Amino acid sequence: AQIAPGAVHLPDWLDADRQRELLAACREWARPPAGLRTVHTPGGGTMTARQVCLGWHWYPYGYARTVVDGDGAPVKPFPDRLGELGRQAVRDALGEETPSYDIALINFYDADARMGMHRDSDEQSDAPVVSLSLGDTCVFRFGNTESRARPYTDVELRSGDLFVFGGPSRLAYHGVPKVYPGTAPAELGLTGRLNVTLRVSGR
Ligand code: MD5
Ligand code: FE
Repeated sequence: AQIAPGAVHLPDWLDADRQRELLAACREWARPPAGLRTVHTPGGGTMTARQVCLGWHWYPYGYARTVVDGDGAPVKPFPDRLGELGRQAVRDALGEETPSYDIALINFYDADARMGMHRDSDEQSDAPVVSLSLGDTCVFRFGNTESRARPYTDVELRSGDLFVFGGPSRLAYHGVPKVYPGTAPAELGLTGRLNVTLRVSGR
């Protein structure tokens, strides 16, 4: 379903096998070095979702090739199969071809984790962002390009859902105000929620 111009939600895009496969890969990527880390913002805040990066390392607010705000290790490579998954996602959601994806940011949410309203503007490319959800259901808040405030649309994202943010929605404010604990598919074997975003660095 289209939520706004360029913002398309395709529920259940990943079948159970592909969800299991992606989760297993995320667990490998989360291991050190350059594994899962807690992100601190320059203003003294701590992000409650923990993160691991592939291809390029995101830190508030830029990209680097090493974990500049963590163990200093080189970031893990961006796998070709994630790039193909991303391009297929954009074909299915928007009917567009995109340049090659070269960044994955993977966020791990426990029951208490949230993500405040923000814009993703550290990429030097206007290619769509691809978002894949695994595990617990969350409330995803899709806002406007002007401010963190209303109007916004709340959408529930479930395990296996695809969301693509392109065109005029690429720079919209968005966040995750709530995760519903214990709502992950039992057969997946995940406590909490995991979100994989695929991006184009433009570098
Ligand atoms: C999440 N992650 O559920 C979300 C899904 C992040 C982040 O917000 O920055 O890691 S990705 C949502 C997104 C990305 C780019 C543009 C827009 C939404 N948008 O225009 O609404 O962990
Ligand atoms: Fe974001």
